[in-house]
Amino acid sequence: MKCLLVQPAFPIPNKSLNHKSFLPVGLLKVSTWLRRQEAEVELAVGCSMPSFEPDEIYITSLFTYWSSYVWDCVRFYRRSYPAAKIIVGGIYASLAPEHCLQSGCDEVHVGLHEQAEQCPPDYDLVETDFQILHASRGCVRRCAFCGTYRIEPEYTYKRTITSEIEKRHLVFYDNNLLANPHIKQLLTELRDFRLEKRVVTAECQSGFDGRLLTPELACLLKAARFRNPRIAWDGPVEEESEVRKQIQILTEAGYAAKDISVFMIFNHELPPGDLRHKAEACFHWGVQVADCRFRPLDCFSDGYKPQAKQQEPDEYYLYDVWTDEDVRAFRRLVRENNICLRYRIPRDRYSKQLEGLSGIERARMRRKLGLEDGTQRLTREQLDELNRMWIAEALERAM
Ligand code: B12
Ligand code: SF4
Repeated sequence: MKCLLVQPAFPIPNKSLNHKSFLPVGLLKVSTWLRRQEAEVELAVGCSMPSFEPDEIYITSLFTYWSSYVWDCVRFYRRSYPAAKIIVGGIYASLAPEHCLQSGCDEVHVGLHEQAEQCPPDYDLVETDFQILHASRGCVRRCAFCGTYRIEPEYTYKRTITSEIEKRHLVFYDNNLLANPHIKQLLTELRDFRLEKRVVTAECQSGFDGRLLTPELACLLKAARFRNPRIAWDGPVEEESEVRKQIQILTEAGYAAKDISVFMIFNHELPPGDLRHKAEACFHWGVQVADCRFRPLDCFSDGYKPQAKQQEPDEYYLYDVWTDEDVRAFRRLVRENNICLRYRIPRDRYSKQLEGLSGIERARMRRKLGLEDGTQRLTREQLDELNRMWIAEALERAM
């Protein structure tokens, strides 16, 4: 049996194909499952021809509003291999199976794949220096805007994960890592674990459930070498003191405020003024905001253009009390606040040229400016100098 695995050509930021946020980990598990049945397997990205004529084609899917990339692949492979069986699985397929079936595929797989779920991802198909893990599936909560309980209706968890570790950096895709009843044991074993005598580091792509965060868990997260912790503040402004407490728990455990992010859903029930208030509170505490624009789960496309100055209300999903202007103003506020925090510059010194500097370029600039210790704030002159250097370097690169 020859099986082609396909990751549609999603508009993945950062240009890096095996980005830690977009590795097709579901397909990699399906690959191991197929190989254990002696199938020959190849991985394709987007619409590209494999080296063999496939009998079966497994296409994965991600956000519902990226459905068109899945449809493009179904059409392309249907035309190229009319006799092959085409199966689509993953997140969009699970959230909207009927819509997905209209793409022309033969089968839609809903939810987790029981057998593949028991298999380790096949890292021979991708080149990465990190590994994706799930220490639990499902979630103990039911937030109104979330589709998790439809994709993974049952909350299941592992007691240990060390036997799965094969790389030195772990990226957890759990919905709610801290809800695992064995979380203390998991973190303790990670703290003590060595891979070829070396420690491993970790991060969690979803936020930690702040309501479950205790000083003990925060210290264990730090000891287990979890980087860049994220919590969520999706509720009203009245939760300000609770969120502040959660941030304090993290900083007291040793995390620098600027390395902490707060997920914030916007273009949703809370009005723009409340979101501004929440973002400013985070800036005041020195923590970054990860803004999450709401789109309903049955939204099958997203016409939002981040670079546009303005768009008509019917071009993308806008919640009742939000306008295009509100969306752009909020995103701008968050971006500018985050940049000022990352660069440690006062809010009134924000400059557009500061955007787009890579970590290495930034470090080089700071060294040139004599700011090696990284704690000083930039003066107006230093900022001007930094901007000049940045523009000169950008021009040099462009030539
Ligand atoms: C980790 C995560 C992220 C990560 C990584 C995403 C990723 N690559 O999966 C990051 C941080 C990037 C992310 C970002 C966002 N996310 Co997110 N994320 C998740 C989360 C928690 C887990 C995803 C996951 O496990 N992926 C790995 C999956 C695909 O692999 P797997 O489950 O092991 O695969 C199994 C099955 O799916 C199946 N399978 C998979 N493919 C195939 C193919 C075939 C053929 C077969 C047979 C089987 C099969 O078999 C596998 C083995 O069991 C989900 C919630 C959830 N539980 O799904 C939300 C979720 C996907 N995210 C969601 C959202 C909304 C977002 C954001 C838009 C938030 C925001 N507003 O900013 C952003 C999007 C940013 C952008 N660029 O647009 C929504 C999507 C809703 C929707 N409309 O589709 C979800 C469902 C959560 C929710 N709130 O409802 N997210
Ligand atoms: S806690 Fe997170 S994963 Fe769980 S239901 Fe709420 S938003 Fe979804």
